[in-house]
Order: sequence, then C-alpha cells, then structure tokens
Amino acid sequence: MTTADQAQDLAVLGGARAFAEPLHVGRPNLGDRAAFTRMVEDVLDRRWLTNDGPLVREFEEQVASISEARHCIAVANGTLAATLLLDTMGLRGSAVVPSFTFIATPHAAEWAGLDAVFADIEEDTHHLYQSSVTSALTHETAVVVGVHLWGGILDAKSLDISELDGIPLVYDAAHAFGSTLHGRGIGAHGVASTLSFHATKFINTFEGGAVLTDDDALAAELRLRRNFGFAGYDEVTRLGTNAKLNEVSAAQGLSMLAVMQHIVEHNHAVLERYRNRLAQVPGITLWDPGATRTNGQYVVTQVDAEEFGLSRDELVDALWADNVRARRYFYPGCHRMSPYRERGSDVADSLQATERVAKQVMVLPTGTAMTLADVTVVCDLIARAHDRAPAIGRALRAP
Ligand code: T4K
Repeated sequence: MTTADQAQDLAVLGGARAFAEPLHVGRPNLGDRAAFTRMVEDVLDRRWLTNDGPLVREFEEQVASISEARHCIAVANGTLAATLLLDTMGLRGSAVVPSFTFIATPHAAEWAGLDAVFADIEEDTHHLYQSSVTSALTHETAVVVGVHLWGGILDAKSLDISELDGIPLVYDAAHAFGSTLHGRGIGAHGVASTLSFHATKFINTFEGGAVLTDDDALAAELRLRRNFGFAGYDEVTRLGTNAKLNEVSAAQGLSMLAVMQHIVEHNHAVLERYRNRLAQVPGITLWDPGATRTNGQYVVTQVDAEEFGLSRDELVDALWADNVRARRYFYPGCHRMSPYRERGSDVADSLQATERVAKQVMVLPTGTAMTLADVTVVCDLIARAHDRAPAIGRALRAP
C-alpha cells in the first residue's frame, strides 16, 4: 500500500498520492475472526440474541476484571452509558465537564437533565485541572465529569475532591479502557466510569459501551434501567430505557479481548516510531501521557505554526492530499458547537487553554490497519511538509 518515493513531490504540490487507500484515524481493529465466527454460530444455535445473554455476561466479567472494577454494566454505546449513569445517579443542576472532549460528554449530561458547564484544561495534559474546576463550581453543581482524554488517566487525586464539597466525580473513560496508572486500572478512579466500544475505539463491539462502578446499589439500578426498568416478566419498577448490548456485539468484544495485548503492543510500537521520527521535525510535539500506561489508541500531536511553517489546518490539508486522514480532534471545542455556543459569548474567555490546544491538535492514524512502514511514510510526509512549507502555503492559498 505504501508507494511514497522520497524523490516524488507531496500530493498537495502535484505529486502522486503517497497512499492509494485512505489511512484513517479510527480504522477499526479486528479480533480473532475464527473465535468471532464460532461465537456467532453459537448465538444463532442458542437463539439467544440479546437481553443479558451469556456472551454479554462474559464480556462484562472480562472488562470488569481488566479495569479492576467490581461491576461492569454493558450497554449499547458510550453516550448511552454516560446518559444512563448520570440519570440513574438522580442528579439535578449542572455538570462540570471539559469543553475539550468529544461532543458526547456534554450531550450525555444534557440528556440526563443537567446543564453542561465547561471548565478549562491544562495545556500539557489536556485534562481538567483543579483551579478550572473550582472556578466552574456553583451552588447548582451536581457532578464533575472528568475525561480520561486520549487514554491518559486523570487521577482523582489531582482533583481534590474534598474541595469539591461532596460533589461526586465520575469519569468519561471512553478513551481509556485498558489504560493503567501506577499499575492500577481505570475502575479504581471516581464513583463510576463510562466506556465506549465504538468501531473506532481500540477494542470495539461495533457499537457498544459500559459503566464501571464499585457501588453495588448503583450497579443494580443501572441493570434495571438499561432494560426498561423490568424487575420481573410483568413488573416494571422504575423509569428505564432500552440500552442493552446484543450478543453479536459481545462476541466481537470477546474476540477482541483475546488479542488485546497484541493490539496494545502494536499501538505502542507505532507510537514509538512516530515519537522517534517526529522528534527531528521542528514545531511538532507528541502529547505525553505522563505516568499513565495508555492503550496507545491515539497518536496526538500539536503543531506550532510558527516553528513548523504551516498552521495545523494547512498541514492537515496537505496530509489529506496524500490520503493521510489526520483529524482535528476536538476542534473547535464543545463550547463552540450548538446548542452550547448560543449560551454565552464570554465562555471562551474562561477556556483559553482549550481554545489554544483545539487549534493545534492533530491526531494521526494508528491501529493494526497500519504498518510501521506506513508510519515511516507519514512521518516523512510531515518532515517534507515542513521543508516545503512556503510552497505548500502558496499552493493551499492559491484560488
Ligand atoms: N466520550 C468520548 C470522550 C468519546 O470520544 C466518545 C466517542 C464518546 C464519549 C461516545 O462514545 P460512543 O457513543 O460513540 O460509543 C468518532 C466516533 O464515532 C466516536 O465514537 C468517538 N468518540 C470519536 C472520538 O470519534 P468521528 O465522527 O470522528 O469518527 P468516524 O465515525 O467518522 O470514524 C473515523 C474514521 O474511521 C472514518 O472516517 C472512517 C474510519 N472508519 C469508521 C468506522 C465507523 C472505518 O474505517 N470503519 C468504520 O466502521 O467520531
């Protein structure tokens, strides 16, 4: 698939595309195909397709064990996991969330009847930090939702809960399944965490998600609510919804857990190659996970326009021309998207790090669909884009 030739020009300057097929951020990893097919045959033989089936239970057990949580409640997607969790906690008022996250984080709070209030991030970690959260708190605050962005674990110790006046801290851990901090899994942080197993996540169930918690009562309540509130065949005891994960999705998840270590190792080899190769390119910095051992599913760079010679957006355009579909996650920040942007023009003033980081972040392709040779080509393209920055700038600005 790699066809890049050092002598050939970048596609944006009229050369042939480096990659015949697009290299995507979020190209799905696949699990053990034979195991998946066998499990799907079993599902059909059993005629037990959904509703807390045996594969869903097995998947929940394995996810709980990897995450070091007492309970895993599997659901249909990560957005529903967060919505169901916040709603089940019976919260009223507002939820403090970062703006630098996927739009599902504030959307889930709003669907649960809370007002999303945005707090800023720390420029190095891209995570919420104490003083931004403290200044976002009001007497209306019902919960703080931390996001383990890029799979880096936002340690509850870095947000001093005692200062949060008994306000619960929960986590959107959509990026962080399998990550560990000082050897401990993500279940060890906060009241509960929510996961995503969307196709683009490093372990997928096509669509899927889960809530992790150590709280027995909360777990029991979540199980009832994900199934309409049914407590027996003829008995509905509370308001519930349909948030169930089906058996084929669970089969996919189990077939992926079987090869999870291999995927993590591949991701880290890819990351290492990016790190080594991009270290020599002025104006490109790789996000540093600090003490977290991440699952490696995101390769996050920041582009310093002055040093690099092109803005982040210009570099993204240049890479797309070569079929490298780099992404501007999470641009422009949730506070600049509807319905949130209509809620006040002064919000951006308190989100200055978010504003800066959102203009610089460029996420690069990774995962098992990509080889180390592909990574080398992507890095060469970036290095050459730096070398040819003035010409690329002119080509992109030409009418
Ligand atoms: N919280 C956070 C912090 C999250 O990041 C997310 C989801 C959630 C909560 C909510 O979880 P879910 O409700 O989604 O379970 C993607 C994903 O749709 C989304 O799950 C994810 N975060 C977010 C970061 O990325 P897009 O719109 O940027 O990606 P999408 O769907 O365009 O896929 C990216 C590329 O991957 C495509 O251009 C092509 C390729 N692709 C995609 C799919 C689905 C494939 O090659 N095959 C595929 O099957 O949102």
